[in-house]
Amino acid sequence: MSGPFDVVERLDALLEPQGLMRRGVVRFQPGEAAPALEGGQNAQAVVLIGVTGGAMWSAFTAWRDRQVDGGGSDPLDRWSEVVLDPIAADLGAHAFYPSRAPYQPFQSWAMQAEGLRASPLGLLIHPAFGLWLSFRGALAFAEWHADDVDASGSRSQGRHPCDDCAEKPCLSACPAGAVMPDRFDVTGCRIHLATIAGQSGCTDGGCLARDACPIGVAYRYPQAQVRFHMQALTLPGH
Ligand code: B12
Ligand code: SF4
Ligand code: SF4
Repeated sequence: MSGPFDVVERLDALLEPQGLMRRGVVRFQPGEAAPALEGGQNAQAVVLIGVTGGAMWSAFTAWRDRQVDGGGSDPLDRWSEVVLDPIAADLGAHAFYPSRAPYQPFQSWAMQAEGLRASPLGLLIHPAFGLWLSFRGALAFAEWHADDVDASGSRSQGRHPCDDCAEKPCLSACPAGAVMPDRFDVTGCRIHLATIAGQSGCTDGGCLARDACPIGVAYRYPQAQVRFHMQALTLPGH
């Protein structure tokens, strides 16, 4: 029978070849809103599975190139399930996915798990990875005994990076004025992305506001990965 540390070590070993990384753990107290598992039981904990930099991109594109249909209409979502469903089964967990409705509160979970906070772009910002952190899934466990495991290895204990950013270049970089100190205007962003200037600008090259942030630039996604995500934003239903 495997102990809690075995679960964490095994998870890391299974994620590493896929370029994915274990992020924080949310431990639910009795009475707290926790995701329901099969059989009606609530999860005791979820372990977030994340992406930074380009490590995941090569694993994903190698898989996509082998698919006769190119991975379908949402290849990254499908790849995430192909990778994480067997890992969940191996560990006796249930996998949740960020883009599968009903949406699970991934950002709220990350705020709790890693102490992250929102940037003016609405994206959570990490002190080391900056805005280059996203989630491919979360593994929910009916029982969790590994509270003393440093789940992320990088829990943010310090100040919010945006509080120490005097210049705040993200606020002036957006050609659509969509990034404001207290609000991100999703509609304004998407209207700009649909224009010719937006297509050849942000859609092709990446979000100028995200690129203006000085935190975590070493973890910027490779250009093909950036373009993939930006193009997905302009598709109907995304
Ligand atoms: C719907 C959705 C979108 C929509 C609408 C987004 C919006 N701004 O309203 C569209 C398609 C436009 C979109 C775009 C993008 N998204 Co999006 N999106 C989602 C999705 C699938 C659901 C969001 C949701 O409704 N959740 C339900 C609520 C209940 O969950 P929640 O976590 O509790 O939500 C809280 C937080 O969002 C928080 N919050 C949000 N903004 C702010 C701002 C402040 C100041 C504060 C304090 C809190 C706060 O308040 C909510 C209530 O508690 C999530 C995945 C997910 N399941 O969360 C990704 C997600 C939020 N998106 C993500 C990303 C990366 C993007 C893009 C950058 C994609 C890209 N091009 O690479 C763009 C950028 C848009 C932007 N700047 O906001 C990441 C964010 C990672 C991060 N570092 O935070 C997520 C988590 C997906 C992932 N796979 O990791 N997205
Ligand atoms: S540019 Fe400054 S204010 Fe904007 S997201 Fe980055 S750290 Fe935060
Ligand atoms: S993608 Fe372009 S329009 Fe949208 S927020 Fe970023 S800089 Fe602004």
